[in-house]
Amino acid sequence: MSEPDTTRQRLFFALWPEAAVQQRIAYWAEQCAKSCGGKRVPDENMHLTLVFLGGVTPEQRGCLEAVADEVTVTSFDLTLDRIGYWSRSRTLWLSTSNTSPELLELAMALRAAMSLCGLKVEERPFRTHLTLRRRAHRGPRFREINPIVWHATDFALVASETHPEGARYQVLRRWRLVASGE
Ligand code: 2AM
Repeated sequence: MSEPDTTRQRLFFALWPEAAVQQRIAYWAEQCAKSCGGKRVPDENMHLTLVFLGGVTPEQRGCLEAVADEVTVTSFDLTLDRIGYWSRSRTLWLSTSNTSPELLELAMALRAAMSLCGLKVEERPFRTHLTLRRRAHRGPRFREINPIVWHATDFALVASETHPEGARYQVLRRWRLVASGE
């Protein structure tokens, strides 16, 4: 059996909200607890993945951070106003009916970093979502929620470790977005 590659970290770029916003998001994970089933994402893990990077070597991480240093996207408001369910992945999620150009620009810039840094590029299209519950068996009966307006002022590089009790995430570094009006 081959040894696990301990030099690689499982990383992703994400929008990582402050605790107060995480709690407002988590409210919706709880609202659908009985009817949707599955396992809720803990409050402190609530995030929006910009791009999943997979196993990354220290050299590749240095390269990814250098690309992130050059990102000049403006801060933006993200209005979470939709709740939904993907039956294939059995995921319950929150999303927005209006993905802002800044969010797309940010996700695309970080996705481009993958090929620049020698990683296999993510081919699936970017779909704005925050996972609320995994292995859910049904979606909610409603589609719209009282909007949560989240002012995104930075993005983060996050490490993911898989443990028997679930994923454990560690924010490694944050980059500020350019303040609007600067
Ligand atoms: P998900 O919430 O839609 O499952 C950390 O695991 C984050 O990266 C999660 O938000 C997860 O998205 C995403 N992720 C995990 N594994 C992935 C994979 N193999 N491909 C793409 N995204 C992945």
